[in-house]
Amino acid sequence: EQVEETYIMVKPDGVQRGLVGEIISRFEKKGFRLTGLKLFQCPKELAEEHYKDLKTKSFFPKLINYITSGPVVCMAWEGVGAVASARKLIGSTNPLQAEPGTIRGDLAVQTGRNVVHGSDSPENGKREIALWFKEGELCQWTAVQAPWLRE
Ligand code: YYY
Ligand code: MG
Repeated sequence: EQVEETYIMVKPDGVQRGLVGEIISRFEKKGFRLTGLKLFQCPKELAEEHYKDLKTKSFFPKLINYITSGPVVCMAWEGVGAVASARKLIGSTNPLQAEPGTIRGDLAVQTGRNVVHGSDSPENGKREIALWFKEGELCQWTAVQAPWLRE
């Protein structure tokens, strides 16, 4: 049981469709701790750096256009097992294959419009939070519910 940081982002379709509150709410209710939050218009260079592992994929240009097509909501969340747990809450990359009850399973239909991003490893969680947030934008705090979440 390792405390991990994960970078979660509501993509432009999630913002445009009015799903920001719904998506934040799922992570909040689970019991993770929010350490960073902002609405942000992502420059092309940042999108390319964020998705650099996918640079050779045929869908890469479309993906960069999509992510930069409107504001995103950037979030840093922290918690025990937060990376894998957030990926489960998000669901499969293809929303038609995502289980009901997951964010993509409930709220999206297409891979190219899958409303939310979540880091795929603790290392990438740290890398992506450092990429999307400046140091002064993050906030450490003690949640009053902490002793009611973990024994
Ligand atoms: O981590 P996750 O977002 O579930 O999937 P990735 O394999 O990291 O791909 C990132 C992003 O790229 C995905 O959320 C949508 C887009 N994408 C696509 O448009 N077409 C594909 N065949 C695969 C991924
Ligand atoms: Mg990924």
